[in-house]
Amino acid sequence: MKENKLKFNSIVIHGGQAPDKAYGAVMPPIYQTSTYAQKSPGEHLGYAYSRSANPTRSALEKSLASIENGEYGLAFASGLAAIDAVLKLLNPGDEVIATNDLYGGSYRLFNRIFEKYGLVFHYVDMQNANTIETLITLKTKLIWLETPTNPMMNIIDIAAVAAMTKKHHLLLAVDNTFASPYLQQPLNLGADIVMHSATKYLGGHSDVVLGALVVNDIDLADKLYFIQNASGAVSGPMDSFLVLRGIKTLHVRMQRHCENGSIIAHYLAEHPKVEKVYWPGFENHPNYSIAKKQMKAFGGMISFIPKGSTYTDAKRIVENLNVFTLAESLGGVESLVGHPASMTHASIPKEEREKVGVVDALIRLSVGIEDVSDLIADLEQALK
Ligand code: P1T
Repeated sequence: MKENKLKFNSIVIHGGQAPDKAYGAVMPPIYQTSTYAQKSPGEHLGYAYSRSANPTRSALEKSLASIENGEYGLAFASGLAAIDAVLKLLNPGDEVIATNDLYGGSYRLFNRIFEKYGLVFHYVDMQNANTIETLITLKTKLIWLETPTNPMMNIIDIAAVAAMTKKHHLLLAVDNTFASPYLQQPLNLGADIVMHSATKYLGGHSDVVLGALVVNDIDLADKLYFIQNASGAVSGPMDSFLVLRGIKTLHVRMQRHCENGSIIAHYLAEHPKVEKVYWPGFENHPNYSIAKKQMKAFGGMISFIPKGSTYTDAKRIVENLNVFTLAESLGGVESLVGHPASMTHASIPKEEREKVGVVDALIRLSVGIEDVSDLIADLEQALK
């Protein structure tokens, strides 16, 4: 199959995939094995031990690389395990500049685990790429960004940041979880590493926790592969299979997430009981022009603040939604609602999170692919 000739909607289905060699199975079998018979010491069929490599994981890793238009994919036990592997590229004393609005678990990993081992983190609003430059020192090694950011939906200009990291010889890693490669492909915009919580849109069905990295540079891939094998936080065969299956419908799911997201964002913006809506598809969103330039559409993630702007107002709404399930996570076929301050971002100190807008009244929606009229009706009754 000449994959490089295929369009994205075909790559999600065929990218890096070939019928299984043993019996021609169209989907890669779940190779639920820890080890592989060897004819003589070191003489095997390409697989020796499943931490180092497993055929189902390899199939997923090839798919991950192809959907991000990269060369090398690596699958991990979770999104955080993938981020953990990237940080292990660094040495004590090295500095990282990260988005000031990012997933609470990433912040916790940076501050509570890696700071202990001597890494230094700076958090900055990256909506203006120039603000990053003021923090660069000789010790800066990595720029970590999310776009759209979780949960404020700020958009960061990946190409502008990449131009700056190239100038200073820094690594640029982009957490592409919220957008998915359907909406943007950071490697094409100059990033060195793209990371996913594949638990979200790539898996797409809220039935698996998995993380991914994709890179183009072989030396970087080798270093990450060494860390993946040496630290051992690999994805299991069943989980790898589930994400591979999810990826095959990514394009059709994303199309509907975006359609429903747009309808709901506009509905909320017009609603008298809603104070403020955060969604990058509004023309008055501060980063609308960048979103339009770097994303194919604007996604199904929306945050909003109800009128009254208190925790009680937010609590009443999230408790009264029925079709939207109150739960952590996002990106599955079903609509979810979250309360970032007490759930996904609870590990960030209140003063820090409020500085970027994660106030107690903020509600986050992951708009699913249900019939949009049912979602609107659910929001309508809860807002009442
Ligand atoms: O949960 P895990 O697969 O380990 O991925 C962590 C992660 C990394 N990056 C982003 C942008 C994320 O949103 C997440 C996980 N986020 C949630 C669970 C959430 O509800 O926001």
